[in-house]
Amino acid sequence: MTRPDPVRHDNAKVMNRFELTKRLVGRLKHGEAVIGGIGNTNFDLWASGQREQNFYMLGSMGLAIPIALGVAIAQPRRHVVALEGDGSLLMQLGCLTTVGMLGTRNLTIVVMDNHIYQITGAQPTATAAGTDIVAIAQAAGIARSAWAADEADFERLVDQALAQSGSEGGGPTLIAVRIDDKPAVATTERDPVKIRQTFMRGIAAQSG
Ligand SMILES: Cc1ncc(C[n+]2csc(CCOP(=O)(O)OP(=O)(O)O)c2C)c(N)n1
Repeated sequence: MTRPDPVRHDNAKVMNRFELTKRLVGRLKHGEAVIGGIGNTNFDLWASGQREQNFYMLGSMGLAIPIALGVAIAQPRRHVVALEGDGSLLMQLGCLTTVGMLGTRNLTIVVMDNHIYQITGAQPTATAAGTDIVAIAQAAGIARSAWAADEADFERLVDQALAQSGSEGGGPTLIAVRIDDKPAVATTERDPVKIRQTFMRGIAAQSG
């Protein structure tokens, strides 16, 4: 596999969110939790096959990473993945500094960067003007932050994060991917109570 060195936001391959989500979920073999951010990221997570360990965020931007961080802290033996859009992350950038400060070792963040707020009409985000999510994450203290060069590189980065989960000297991983503007392939069933109850069961947490 060739990996351009360095892989940057402006030379990473433009991939497809559903395709990458399927590849990610296909690599989860140990009950890993996945938190899908508002809209397209959780729609494509839903479409990739429903798992009890998936949580689908409905309604508020920027909460996939904070929720994933909470689950990762509560269950340090479980790996937790957050899937978030660039627009949503830009609304809640402070969460990266919290992740960097805590150094949570069982957390992977995947940022789906399509340069737009797609679901509300494709208004451009700051990444369209050059804002680099990986540079921000590194400066926030998440040293293991990288752009995926292509699909194979994405899988390699995911495998590395899963293999090093919780290990001494490990830390959180952020994988940023450039994606196209294809719509999500399905829509999440909008039943918040069911989503919550299913997830609580899936991660064997007490449902209050
Ligand atoms: C706090 C908040 N502000 C605004 C909205 C309206 N809104 C919902 S999704 C969205 C765009 C999300 O963009 P991004 O995270 O980049 O995902 P994409 O739609 O590109 O997949 C906006 C503006 C909202 N739901 N919550």
